[in-house]
Amino acid sequence: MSISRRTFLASSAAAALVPSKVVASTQRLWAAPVLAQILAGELSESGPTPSLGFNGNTPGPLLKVRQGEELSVTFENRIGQESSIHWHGIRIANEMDGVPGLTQDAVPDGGEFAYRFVAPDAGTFWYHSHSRSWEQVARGLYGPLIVEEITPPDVDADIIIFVDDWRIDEDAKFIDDFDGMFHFAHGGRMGNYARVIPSQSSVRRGDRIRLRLINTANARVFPLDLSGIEGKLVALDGMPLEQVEDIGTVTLAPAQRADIIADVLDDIEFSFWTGQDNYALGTIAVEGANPSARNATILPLPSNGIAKPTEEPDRREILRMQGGAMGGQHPGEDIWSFNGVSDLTDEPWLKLDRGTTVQISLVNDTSFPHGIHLHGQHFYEVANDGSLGPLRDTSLVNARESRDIICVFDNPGRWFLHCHMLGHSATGMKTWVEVT
Ligand SMILES: [Cu+2]
Repeated sequence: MSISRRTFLASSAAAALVPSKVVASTQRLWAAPVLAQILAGELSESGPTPSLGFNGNTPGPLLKVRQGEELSVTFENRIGQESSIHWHGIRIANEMDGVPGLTQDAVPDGGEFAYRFVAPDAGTFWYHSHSRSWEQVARGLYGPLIVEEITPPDVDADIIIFVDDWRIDEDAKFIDDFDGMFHFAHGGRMGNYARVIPSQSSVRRGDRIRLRLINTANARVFPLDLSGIEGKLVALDGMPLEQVEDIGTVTLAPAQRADIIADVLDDIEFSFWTGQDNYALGTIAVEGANPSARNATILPLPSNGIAKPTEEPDRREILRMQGGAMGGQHPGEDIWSFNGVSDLTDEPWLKLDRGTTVQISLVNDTSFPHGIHLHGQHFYEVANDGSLGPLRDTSLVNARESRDIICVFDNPGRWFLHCHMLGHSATGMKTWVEVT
C-alpha cells in the first residue's frame, strides 16, 4: 500500500477520535498493547491494528492542567519492554524529563515511575515514549498535554488534532521494519498511510474554534493545508506569537505544534502536498449553525514570559548535522552525527552556567531535513535579518540549509538535544548540554 488516490479518498471518512475525557491532574497512565482502528473509511475493513497505547487507547488520554499547576502522573509500564515518558515542550524539572541514561533509569516492563512537575507555560504540548521511541511512538505511545491559560481565549470549541502517518500492511498490521537501515540512513521511517485524529468530529458553521495541531509522525514533515476556516495562527510549539499571522500552509516537522483560532465557514478539510499529489487527511464536518457567531478581532494569546536574549549572545556555537545516505561523509561511528560525533558522550557538548545566552548555528550538511529538538527550554529562531523569530522547541532545518537559534539556558539540568526524526536520533544524531 502506498499513499495513493485510493487512500486519498478513503481517508476522508470518519475515524477514531482523541479521547476527550480529561484525566484529573493526579492519575495513573498505563502503557500496554491495544487494538487501534487506524485505517479509516473503506480501508477500515482490514480491521484494527495491534498497537501500543495509554489507558487502553492510542492516542492516550488528554492530560490537562491550568498554567502554573502541578501534574502528577504515575506511569505504569506493561508493554513488554522498558519505557519512559517525555513531556515534550514543558520547561520541566530535569529529573522529570523522561530521558533514560540522562535524567532517569528506563522503567522496566512491570515497573512504575512517578512523574510530578509544574507546567509553567500555557499552550499545546504532548507526551510520548522516550525509549526505543522510533518504534514505541510509531506504535502509538503518545497523547495530548494541554496547559490552559489562566484566562483562555473565548472560543466555542477547543480541538486537538494529531497528524500522523503509519506503515501498515494489507492486513492492518504494522510493517515490522522499525530498525530498517534504509529508513535510518534516509529521511526516516515514513508511513504509507496518513490522517488526522481530531478530538471531535463536527463543529457548527459560525463557531469560533481553537485548533491545536500536533505532528506525531516519526519522520514526515507535513505541509498542512486547511480549508473551511478563516482565522489566524496564534502559537507555535506551545508558545504564543507576539503578532497573530495569516494561516497559509502550516508546515510541521515531527513534534512541532501550531495553534489556530478561526471561524468555521464550511467543513474543515485537512490535506498535504506529498510532492506528487494532494493527500486528504480527513474532515471535521459542519453540523448546524451557531446562532451567535463571534466577530471580535482574533488577538495574540498572553505571553508566557520566556526570557529574551541580550543583544549580543554570551557564546556562539555551531551544531553541524552530518551523515546519512547520499553524500554525508563524517567521522562519527554511527549513521549520523553532530559535529562529527555520533551518539551520547560522557561529557556534554556544552557546559553552561545558568542564564548563559547561546546563539547556535544549526548547519545541515546532509541530504535530508532534520527537526532539531532541545529539551527543557525554548529558543528563538533567528531570521535572516537577525531579528527574533518565533519561540520554538523544535526547529526544522532543510537539507543543505542552516538556521540560527538563540537560547537563554536558564533551566538547570542535563538536557537532551536531538533530531526528532526519531530514527536519526536512534542512529547517532543526538547530544546533550549541561546547565548548572
Ligand atoms: Cu534527522
